Amino acid sequence: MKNIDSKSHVTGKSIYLDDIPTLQGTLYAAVYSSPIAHGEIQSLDFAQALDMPGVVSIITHKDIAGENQIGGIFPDEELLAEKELHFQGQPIAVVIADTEQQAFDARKKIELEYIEHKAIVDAREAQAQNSLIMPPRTFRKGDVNKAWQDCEYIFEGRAQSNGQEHLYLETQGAYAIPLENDNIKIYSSTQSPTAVQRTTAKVLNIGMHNIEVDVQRLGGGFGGKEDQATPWATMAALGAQLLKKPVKFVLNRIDDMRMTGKRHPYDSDYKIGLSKDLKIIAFESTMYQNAGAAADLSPAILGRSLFHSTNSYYIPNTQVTAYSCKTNLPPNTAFRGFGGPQGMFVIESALAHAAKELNIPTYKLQHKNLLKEGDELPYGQKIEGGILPQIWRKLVHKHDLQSIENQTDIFNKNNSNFKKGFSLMPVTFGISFTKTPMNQARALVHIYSDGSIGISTGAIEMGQGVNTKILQVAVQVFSVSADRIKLESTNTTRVANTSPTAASTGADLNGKATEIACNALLARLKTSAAKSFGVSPDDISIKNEVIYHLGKATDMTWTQLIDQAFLERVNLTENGHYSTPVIHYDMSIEKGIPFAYHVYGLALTEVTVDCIRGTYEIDSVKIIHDFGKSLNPTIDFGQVEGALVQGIGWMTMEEIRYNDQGRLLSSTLSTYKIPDIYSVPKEIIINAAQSEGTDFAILKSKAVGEPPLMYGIGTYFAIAQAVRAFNPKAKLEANAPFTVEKVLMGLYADN
Ligand code: MTE
Ligand code: LUZ
Ligand code: MOS
Repeated sequence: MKNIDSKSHVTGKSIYLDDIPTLQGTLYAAVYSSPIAHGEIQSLDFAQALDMPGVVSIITHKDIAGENQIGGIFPDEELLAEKELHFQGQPIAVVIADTEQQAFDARKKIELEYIEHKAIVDAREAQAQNSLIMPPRTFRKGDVNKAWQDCEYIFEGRAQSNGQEHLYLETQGAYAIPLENDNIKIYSSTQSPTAVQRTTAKVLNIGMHNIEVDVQRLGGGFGGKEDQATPWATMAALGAQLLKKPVKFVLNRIDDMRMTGKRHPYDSDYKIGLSKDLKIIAFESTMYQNAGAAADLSPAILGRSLFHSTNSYYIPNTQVTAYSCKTNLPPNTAFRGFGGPQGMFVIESALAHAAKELNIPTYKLQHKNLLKEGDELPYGQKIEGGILPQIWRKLVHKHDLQSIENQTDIFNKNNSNFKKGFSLMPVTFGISFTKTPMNQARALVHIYSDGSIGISTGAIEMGQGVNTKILQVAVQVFSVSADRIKLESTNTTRVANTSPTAASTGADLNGKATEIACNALLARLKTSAAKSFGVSPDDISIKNEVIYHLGKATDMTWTQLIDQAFLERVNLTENGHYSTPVIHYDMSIEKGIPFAYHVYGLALTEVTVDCIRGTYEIDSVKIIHDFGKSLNPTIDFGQVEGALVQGIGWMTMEEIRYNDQGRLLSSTLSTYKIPDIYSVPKEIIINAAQSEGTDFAILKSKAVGEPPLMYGIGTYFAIAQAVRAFNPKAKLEANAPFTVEKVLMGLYADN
C-alpha cells in the first residue's frame, strides 16, 4: 500500500505548521538568547528594543504565572533564564511583534550586561570537576576483575564519537491561539503533544484540560522534537496568555541549530579481553556522555548506551559505567538510536582494535562472538527470536564475503593511490521505551453512519509512515477499502496522556491500540449482522466490504451493516488501550526485561579511499534486516535507507564544532555538511531476513525506525581498514566522524 501522504507531499499540498492559515491579529515571536556559555545576568535593558516599530511586548521569566521550569526528567531547566546563564543560545526573553522581521530587528536592540564564568565544554573535564547530571550507572555481568586473568589477549583504548545535528527539514515552531475562558489551542511541531500540554500548563499555571495541542505532521523529528519542541510551544502559549492574541513562532535555521541540543558526543575508555580461540571473555568500559547544560533526556539516553554497550555479542563478563556530564553546551537530546549508536561504537572500536593487533579481519571476531538464541544480555534479558547467526550466514553466502575479501586484497596490491576497505556491522536493538510506564497508547476509532471511519491515536506522523501503517491495521481488521478511512491529526483532546512518538514504538503501540479498538467494534458489528440473519456472531465475517456467513457471501454490504447497526443504536465508537505486557526493569540492580523484543540485522560496507586526496566513496552497503512480517515493505525499506544514510553522515562528514567558549561554529549549512545525493553509497541492497516477527510487534511487523541507523557505523571501520592498507603505521584511535581531513592525516601520519 502506498504511503497515504505521498500524493500531497509530492504535489506540495501537505500542511505543516508554517502552512496553517494564520488568524487576523496574529503576532510573531523571536527569542533573545544568551551570548555566553556560562555566567550571570547583571542587567537587561529593553528600552530601545521596545521602541522599535511593531514591537508589542518583551516577555521574561517575571511574566510567568506558574513555574519557570521545563525539565522533563529532572526539574533543572528554566524556560527563560532568571540570572544564571548555562549555554550560548539559552533563551532569556521573547520579543513579540506584529511581524517576524520586526521581532528579529527588535531583539538586536536588547542590551545585556553580564559576568562571564569559564565554560566547560568537554565531558571528561566536567566529570573531573564532579559536574554531573546524576550519579553514574553501571551494568555488570559476571566478574571482569577475575576474568582478566583468563584472557590470552587484552587491549585497551579510547573511542570518541561526536554529536549530530538533527537537521529536520521543518525547523522547530508553534502557533498558540487563545480561546474563550483562558483556554489555549497550540499547534506544535512536536513528537510529544502531551509534553507540550503538561509543561505549558505548569508554566502558565492552568490545567492540562485548558490546553489543546494539535499536530498534523512534522517535517522530520528524528528525536529532536521528542523533548525540545516544547519550550517554543510554551513560549508561544505564554505570549497568547499574556496578550490575548494568537502568537506564532517558527525558528529560523541558524537559531534552531544554535539553540537546540543534538546527539550526545561520547568519549569512552575500553578494555577488552579475549581467549586464545578469540572468544571475548571480558569487556570493561567507561563512557563520558556530554549532556550539555541540563538533563533533558540525557539520563534515559545514557541508559540506552548501557543497554547496547555489548551490541550483538555474547560477553560473559562485562562492567560498563556511564557518566552523564554537565557542560556548558545546549542540552543534548534524543537522536535516532537514543544513545544506542554511541554505546555500540565503543565495542566496535574495541573489536577493530583487537583485530588489528591480532592481524585478523574484524569480522572473524564479530562472528565468533555473535549473540545467539537464549544468550543472556548484561541486563538480564535473554535473546529470543535470535536470528543473527542465520542473518550472518545468509549475507556471507548471498554476497560472497570471501570473494569481496579476495577482491579487496587484489585491488589493494595492484593500486597505490586508491585503497579499498570493507566491514561488517551487526545490530541488535531493543524495542520499547526503557522506562516501562511509557509503553502505553490509546486509539479513538469512530465509524460514521455512512460507513467511513476516523482514527485518532497518539502517534505523530513525521515522515516515517506511521499513519499509513495504522490505516493498514484498520483495513485488515474491518476488510474495508482504504478510501473509507481517515487518519486524524494527533490531538490531546481526542487522545490524552500520550507517550512521545519515539523509541521506534509509534506503530507498535498506537497500532495495537487501534487493533484493539477495531476488534471491539468488529465484534459489535458481527453481533448486529448475526441478529438480522438469526445466526451466531462467530459465523459472521467481513471480506472486501461484504458480510459473509459461514464463509458464504450474503447480500449485506459494509455500508448496509453500519446503517443497520446505527439504527439499532449500537455504539460505533471505541477507545482502544494498549500497554506492552511482560516488560519490567529494576534500576536498583540494573536487571529486568526492558524490551518487548529485539530487532536484528547486518550490514556489509565497502569503501574506496583516494589516498592522494583523503576523499572516499562508499561503493556499496548490503544489508540483511529483520523486519518480521513487514506491513509495508516500501515504507520499511525507505526507513532502512534513510537511517543508514543518517548513520553514515554521523560517522563520516557531520562535524559539530564548538569553540572553547561554547560557541557553535558549525551553525549553518555551509559549515555543517550532511550527506547529499553525491555522498550516499553508490549501491544499497536491502534484503529481508527470514523472520517470524513477534506478537509484540504490530501484526508481527517489527519496529524499524531507529535500528538501521547503526548500520552506518560500519562505514567508519571500512574507511579505517582502507587507510591502514595504505599506511600500516596509522594508529587511528577511534574518533568519529572520519572526515576527509582525518583520513588524510591517517594516510600520512607515522604513528
Ligand atoms: N523517519 C522520518 N522520515 N522522519 C523522522 O523524523 N524519526 C525516526 C524514525 N524515522 C524519523 C523517521 C525516529 S528517531 C524514530 S524514534 C521513529 O522514526 C519514530 O517513529 P515510529 O516509532 O513510528 O517508527
Ligand atoms: N525515548 C525515551 C526514546 O524516552 N525512552 C527510550 O527508551 C527511547 N529509546 C529510543 C528513542 N527514544
Ligand atoms: Mo526517536 S530518537 O526515539 O525520536
